[in-house]
Amino acid sequence: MIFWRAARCRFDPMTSYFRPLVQTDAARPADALPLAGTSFWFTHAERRLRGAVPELVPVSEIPPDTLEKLCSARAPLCDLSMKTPRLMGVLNVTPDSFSDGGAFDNADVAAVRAAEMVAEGADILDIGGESTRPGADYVTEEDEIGRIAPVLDALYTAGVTTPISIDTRKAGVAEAAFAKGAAILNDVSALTFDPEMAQVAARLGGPVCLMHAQGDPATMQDAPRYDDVLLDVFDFLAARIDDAVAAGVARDRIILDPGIGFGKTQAHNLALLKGLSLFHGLGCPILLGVSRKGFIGKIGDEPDAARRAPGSIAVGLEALRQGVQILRVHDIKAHKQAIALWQALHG
Ligand code: HH2
Repeated sequence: MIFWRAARCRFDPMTSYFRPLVQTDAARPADALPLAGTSFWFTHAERRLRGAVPELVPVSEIPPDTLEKLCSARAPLCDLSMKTPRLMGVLNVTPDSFSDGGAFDNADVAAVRAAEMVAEGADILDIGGESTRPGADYVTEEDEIGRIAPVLDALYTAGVTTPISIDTRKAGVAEAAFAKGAAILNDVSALTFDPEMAQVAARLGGPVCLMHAQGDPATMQDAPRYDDVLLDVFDFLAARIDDAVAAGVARDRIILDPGIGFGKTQAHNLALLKGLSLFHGLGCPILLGVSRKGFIGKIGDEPDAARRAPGSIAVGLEALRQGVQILRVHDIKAHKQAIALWQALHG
């Protein structure tokens, strides 16, 4: 049994953090700067310092290295341009996922759902063989491979060419999935769970999603605590980028995710969602997974996870407005329609 390793994270109390105030209007001032190489722009940022009142500052007060990360275009991932919103379709091959547990834990049924998501407009398929919901049971590497391998075989047989992401914390599962055609690694432990994972991620060579989580799924919702959740998650992800790059993962293959619901209260989730644009200062594409999660059910008063598409879309569109590049969602068709309308208004 491998244990979740504590990730190194050092906070400098004197560090300034810059959250760009993202605008999408076609009318823009001459001094506006592009956000991540897109048509979204900003002229000001909120400067935050731990323990101090946030200040509004013009771009001229943002240090050049941060400005470069905020403005530079992101490299395409698996030939997908990061200048347009991308949908990652969730396929949980598990008996116990919070959102759709048991619905797709048969390879043939999963393959049918995958084909359906592709037809509905999914840009990426994210296949997982272990639930990471709060309190979920540990799944051995062998069992996890046993769940995902037949699905990958079925997708190969069906001729699916959409890039496949493997949602796993285990190096052996990542290797097995890549051997069967997966192209992206989505690790909710940001390479901290399995000591082999960073080396394996570097060797496999595909894009790697580093997600923030506080604690192990078994205990992560037991009173999570932060000094300042937005800044703590930022520092965590900055440190995880450094470690991944040191292990040989190319920086332009890294995707970042603040990990909504992973060791977070509703207040933590909302603070992260309101401040999402801060993460552009790390210079990587941002992925967000809010689809059907508990806080949407609580705020939206919908106990049934499968009926939370409206709330999931509302949060997803706000994330896109802040320049998030990839949404990880269950309800592809509904999101696709909402995004088409949103793009018609913001494009
Ligand atoms: N959320 C879940 C699983 N994997 N990966 C990333 N990058 N970001 C997320 O927010 C994220 C994730 C949990 O959602 P789900 O897969 O629907 O449920 P379960 O973990 O119960 O299978």
